[in-house]
Amino acid sequence: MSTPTITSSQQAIDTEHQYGAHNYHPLPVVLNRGEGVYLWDVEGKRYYDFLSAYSAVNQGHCHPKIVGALTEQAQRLTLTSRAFYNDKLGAAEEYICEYFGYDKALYMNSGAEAVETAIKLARKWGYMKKGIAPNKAEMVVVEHNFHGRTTGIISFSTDPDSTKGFGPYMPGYKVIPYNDVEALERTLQENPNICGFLVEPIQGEAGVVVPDKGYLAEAHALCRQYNVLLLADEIQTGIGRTGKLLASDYDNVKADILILGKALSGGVLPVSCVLAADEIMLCIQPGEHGSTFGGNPLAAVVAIAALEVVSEEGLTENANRLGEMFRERMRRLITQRPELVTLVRGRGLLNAIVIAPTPDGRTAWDVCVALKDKGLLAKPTHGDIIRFAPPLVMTEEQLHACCDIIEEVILAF
Ligand code: IF1
Repeated sequence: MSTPTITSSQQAIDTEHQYGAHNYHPLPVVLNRGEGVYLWDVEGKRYYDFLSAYSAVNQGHCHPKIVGALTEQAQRLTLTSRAFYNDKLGAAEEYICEYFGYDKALYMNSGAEAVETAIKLARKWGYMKKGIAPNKAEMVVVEHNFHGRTTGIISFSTDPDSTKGFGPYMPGYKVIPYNDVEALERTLQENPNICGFLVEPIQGEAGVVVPDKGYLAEAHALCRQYNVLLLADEIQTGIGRTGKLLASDYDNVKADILILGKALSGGVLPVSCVLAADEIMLCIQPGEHGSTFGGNPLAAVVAIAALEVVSEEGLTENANRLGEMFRERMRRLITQRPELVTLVRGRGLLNAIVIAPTPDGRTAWDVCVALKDKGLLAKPTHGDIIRFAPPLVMTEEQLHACCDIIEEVILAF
C-alpha cells in the first residue's frame, strides 16, 4: 500500500471528504507549512494566521526552541506510562507550579481531559473535605460555556450544536447566566451540595465575551463564602493570550483549580494541565485517575520550553500592547462601516468583531473567505462573529499589515 501524496489543495480536500469524518466545515485552504505568524498552503501562498489554532500557537508556528526540545527528547524517550517514573515529569511539574504559584500539577493531554480532571477533583474534594453526601456533588456552570466535547462536558453545554443527539446527559450541573453575580449567589445559597464553579474568565467560543471588571473577583469571594471551589478554564485565555499571564489576573483572582491546555505546548503536541493546592490535589489518590500519555516525557519538555518562550520573549506584554492597537484599528471600521461591523471586543490578542448580514445575505463566513483570498486566515463562530487571535509573537508592523488587509476587505465588502 503506497502512502498517498497530496500535490494540490483540491486533492487534499477531496481526499478528506472521501475518507474523513465530516465533523468540521473548514475554510477552503490546505496548509502544509507554518513558521511564526505565517502559514503556507500547498500551492505556496503565504497567509497571516489570525486564529493560532484557537490560541494553541501563542508562541508562533514551529517555534525553534519548542521544536528543538521536542526533537531532542523524541530521540531519547517519548513515553513510559505512569506505571514507572521518568526523568522529565518532575521537572515539568515543579516548573509549572512555580510559574503559576500552585502546590501540585496533574498533566493530561487534551483540554477536555483537563476539564474532566478538574471536575473529578472538585467532586472528590466536595466529598472528602466539604462533606457532601456520596454522589450528591453539583457544579455551577454558565450559559454559552465551552469546555470541550466529551459526553460529560457537553452535558452542561447550552449550545444545541454541541449537545443535540448526544444524550443522555450527565446530571449534577446548575447553569446560570454568565457575568451575573446575583444569580451565582442565589444558586450557592439554595444548593448546599455545590463543590465548584467552573467558568472561563473570558468566554472564547461564545464570541470573546468579556465580563464586567470585578465579576471574577466577586464570584471567587462568593465561592469562598459558601465553601465552593473556583475552577478557571484558562485553556484558551491563559498563557499570555489576553495581555496578562492569565485572564484571571485582570481581577487578581487565583483560582482554586487552574485548567491549562492549548498553548501549553505551543501547538506541537497535545498537553494540558490542572493545578491546585495540596489540600485539593491530594484528594485524588494513587490509581484513581490518569491516562496513558498524561505526563509523558515528551510533553513534559515541550511544556517547559513553551512556557519559557512566553517569559523570555515577553509575549504577554506584546499581546497587551498589540491588542490595544488592534482594537483601535477595528473601532475605526465601526465608524467607516457601522451597518456591517457592529461590535469589537476583547483583551490582549483575543478579540472578535461582530458582522451584520448584508442585504444580499452575505455573512461573517464570506468575510473570512475574502480575508483568505487577501492572505489572512480567521474563522467565524456562531454565524456573525469573527475571532481574531494571531500568535503573540506578532510584530507591530505585521499587526498593521493585517489590519490593512481586514480594513481593505471590510471597506470593499
Ligand atoms: C473544537 C471551540 C474554541 C476551549 C476551552 C476547553 C477546551 C477548549 C475554553 C477543550 C477548546 C477548541 C476546540 C475546537 C475549537 C476550539 C474552540 F470553538 F470549539 F470552542 F477555541 F473556542 N476549554 N476549544 O476553548 O480543549 O479538548 O479541544 O483540547 O472542538 O472545534 P480541547
